[in-house]
Amino acid sequence: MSRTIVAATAQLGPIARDEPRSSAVNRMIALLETAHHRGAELVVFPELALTSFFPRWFIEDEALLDRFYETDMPSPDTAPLFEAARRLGVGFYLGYAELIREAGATRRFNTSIFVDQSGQIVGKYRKVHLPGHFNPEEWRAFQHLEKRYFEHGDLGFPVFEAMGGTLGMCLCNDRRWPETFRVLGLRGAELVMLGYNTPVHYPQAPEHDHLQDFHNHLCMQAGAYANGNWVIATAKAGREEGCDLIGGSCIITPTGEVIARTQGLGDEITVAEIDLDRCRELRENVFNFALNREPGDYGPICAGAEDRDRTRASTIAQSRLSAKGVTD
Ligand code: CDT
Repeated sequence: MSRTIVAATAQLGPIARDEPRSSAVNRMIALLETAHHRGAELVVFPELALTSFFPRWFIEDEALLDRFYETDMPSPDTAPLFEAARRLGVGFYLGYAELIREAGATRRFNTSIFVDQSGQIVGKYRKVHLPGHFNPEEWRAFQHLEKRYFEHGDLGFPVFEAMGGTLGMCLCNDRRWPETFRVLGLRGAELVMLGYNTPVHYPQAPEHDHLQDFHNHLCMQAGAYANGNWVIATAKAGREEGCDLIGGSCIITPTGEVIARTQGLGDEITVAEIDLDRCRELRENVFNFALNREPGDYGPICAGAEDRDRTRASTIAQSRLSAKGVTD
């Protein structure tokens, strides 16, 4: 039986701060229909695809902040996307901000789901690598407050069976970490789907701004090749509320080649056939994990959690002090 899927990356252009969910959902339905007409059975949307990338703003009013999160999935706003996918028989990946109330506490995650061709949620992931900072830092041209607005994802890197294969997900900054792809690879992921919001300007090292597109593809091509899996990666792109976001949404083979790539910075589809059996070209040869990995020599990769916790606590304390210095 063929395990070839026609897949699409469904890039979104900017979403305005006050753009209603219904507008983002209608744009995604239009992309889903275009992808379907081009034969796609699987579509990947960006990270935080329902709203503007709100971690760029310091929002003190919790009620205002909560408006960027979903408490139900699907909700009355997002149900039309689920219905369109079911009607067209297309599975999709969607990134969104998730708010849950658990044991009297509010918990917030940067989340992605995979919805299968029958409209059922069959996979869920909560972002592990949260970039940016915890307190507002006025020296930046824009904020990146993911560490403030989201908890560390508590699901690890799960894989799930759908569309005839073993699929995995991650979100944006996760793609820069080889560990993300390796853990998914060890669990047998044949396709890794991810969405991203990546500013062109990197405030801590602006001399790297011209490398953003290069680094985007570099880490994903390496992740695909070193684990022998397909990657479908989708940007939210363009000038969003004054902040330029890279595009370059793409489909990458298990040999690390970009075989489809968006051309612009707006709403755009690009489609490719992905044969899941091609993963074997790598997994049965150079990256035959059982035969060729040397886990006995990789100890430090799994050590260091205590150091990290100490560093994180002191960085947050330090940034609280300097934030005070700025505002006092
Ligand atoms: N959304 C996200 O994770 N963006 C980061 C921006 C750079 S770190 C401040 C990324 O890794 O692309």
